[in-house]
Amino acid sequence: MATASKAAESKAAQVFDAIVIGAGFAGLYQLHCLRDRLGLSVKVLERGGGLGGTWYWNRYPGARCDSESHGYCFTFSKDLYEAWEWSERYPGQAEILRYLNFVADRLDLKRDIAFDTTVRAARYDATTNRWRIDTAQGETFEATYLVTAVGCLSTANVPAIPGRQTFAGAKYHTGDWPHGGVDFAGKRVGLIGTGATGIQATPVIAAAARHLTVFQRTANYSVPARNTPLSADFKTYAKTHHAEIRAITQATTNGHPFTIDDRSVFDVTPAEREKIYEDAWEKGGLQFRAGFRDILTDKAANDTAAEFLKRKIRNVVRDAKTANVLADIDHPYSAKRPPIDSGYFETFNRPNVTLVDLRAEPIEAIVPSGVVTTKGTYDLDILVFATGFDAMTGPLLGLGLEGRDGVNLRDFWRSGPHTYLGMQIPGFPNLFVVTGPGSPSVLTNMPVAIEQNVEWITDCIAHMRANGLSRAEPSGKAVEAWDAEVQRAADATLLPTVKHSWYLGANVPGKPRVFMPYAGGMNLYRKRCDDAAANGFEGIQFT
Ligand code: N01
Repeated sequence: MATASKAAESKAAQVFDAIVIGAGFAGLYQLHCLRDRLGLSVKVLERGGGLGGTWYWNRYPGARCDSESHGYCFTFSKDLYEAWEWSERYPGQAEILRYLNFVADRLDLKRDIAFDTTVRAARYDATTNRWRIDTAQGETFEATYLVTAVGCLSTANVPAIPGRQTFAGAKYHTGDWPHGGVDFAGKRVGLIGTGATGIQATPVIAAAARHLTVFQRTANYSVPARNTPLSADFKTYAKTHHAEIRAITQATTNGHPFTIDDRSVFDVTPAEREKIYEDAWEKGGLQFRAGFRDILTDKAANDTAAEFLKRKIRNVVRDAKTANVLADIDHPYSAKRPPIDSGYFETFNRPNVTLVDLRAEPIEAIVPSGVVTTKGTYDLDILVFATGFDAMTGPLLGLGLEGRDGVNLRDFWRSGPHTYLGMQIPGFPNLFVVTGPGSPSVLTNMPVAIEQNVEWITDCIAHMRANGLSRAEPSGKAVEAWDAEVQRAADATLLPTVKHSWYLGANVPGKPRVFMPYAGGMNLYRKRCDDAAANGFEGIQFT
């Protein structure tokens, strides 16, 4: 390790105005903005062998975006928006990768991306006012501005179950799926995890495998996605309504291309409410939340949606015992990220699928032949971990960031993240974070949050260059106020009431329990950022 770092230091650094880490949605747009709008020299460092970020790594069976395709794309350019045509209501992983490659080719981005390049350390040097970035491949870069575009869900969380390494079959995490795919034919497959990912993967694996055993620790709601090929009429609508679709995604709290009704659950009669839920169920997708304004803020309101969804599970699943385990949900609807599915609950009616209730029989160990619970052994050929991510802070802490005065980000965030608007960190000058903790990010339709963050960061750097300012770092006071605002916004919702939530870091042992994303709404957040920018990027100290 010491020899490798010596070698890196002795090698001449490649110097750029800006280094961007990550070539997903965020990194691609950040490159375009800094290079083509501000005229900076920029290099993107990407650990993957291709672009796409989340969509490069998450190739698991059934991987598909839960946002509707006409809203899950860049909207900053009308030409770009109109030049692409989605094929389905929800874009699948392969189609999103094709889309991102289309964007990169059209904007000529690939020439400035270094693939297979993993950032190992990034240190701020006060004497040169530059960031020095070392990669695992032995290269060194230097830049005035460092922008992390590493995503919120890119560090896999594989639980440390005793004996995990002894499993004799093949094992995979959904966030690091083999590019060649996995052949499930004739195999006994175990899947651990029933979050948004496990719920997408279950029906597809069940259809291909000899037998699928789903290990459920926490039961989850899910609404049918009702995915379908887009009609010619809808494609025409999307192509001719760019401005309207963009305006809706920017006006709503969650960045999706639908509006949320401004009525309370209790403004309607129980019969009317039932009809609203039933229609929303038939329509499918994340829009199920859009019928009322108070589902995520009022427990009694939430209970009405929760009861409706639990009833649906019991209606779909034929075996009463299995239905009870699936419907035994102990958190408010949508207080964890609400999954949507294509035949999830129906899958438990298949003869080749078994549900294991880990609340009744916790996992004790993984052994060469499979998974051992307190009640017995499940023999398996393949084990799939759909166990989520060290979300939001994990990808940033993995970069080895060291700021002013040798302060390490891991130490500074020991008790939880502190940021200004989720985009800047005190003690880390000229470091900009796209969709960091403290920004709405994962509570929204990501491309909308990404576009806003990237544009604000670009404007901030433009402001610095126009005014001869060399260093940007948020004031302690601004960060303290924003931390409090993030907490206040979360406390106004049911979100922090869920004990086992990755929003709180509760899925990773030892991680501080702090609510990480900003829950005040994308529209309010945008206004807050715009106001700060209009006041000379208030909250940031420039030198
Ligand atoms: O991960 P999760 P995910 N033993 O953390 C279980 C996004 N996403 O990959 O709840 C047994 O939600 C864990 O159980 P519990 C989306 O933002 C987006 O599914 O902790 N079980 C849970 O069931 C989503 O929220 C799309 O009790 C264990 C599961 O593993 C985020 O990714 C599509 C365990 C993890 O669920 C993460 O979703 C899919 C253990 N030791 C996902 N450890 C899009 O649409 C964990 N679990 C873009």
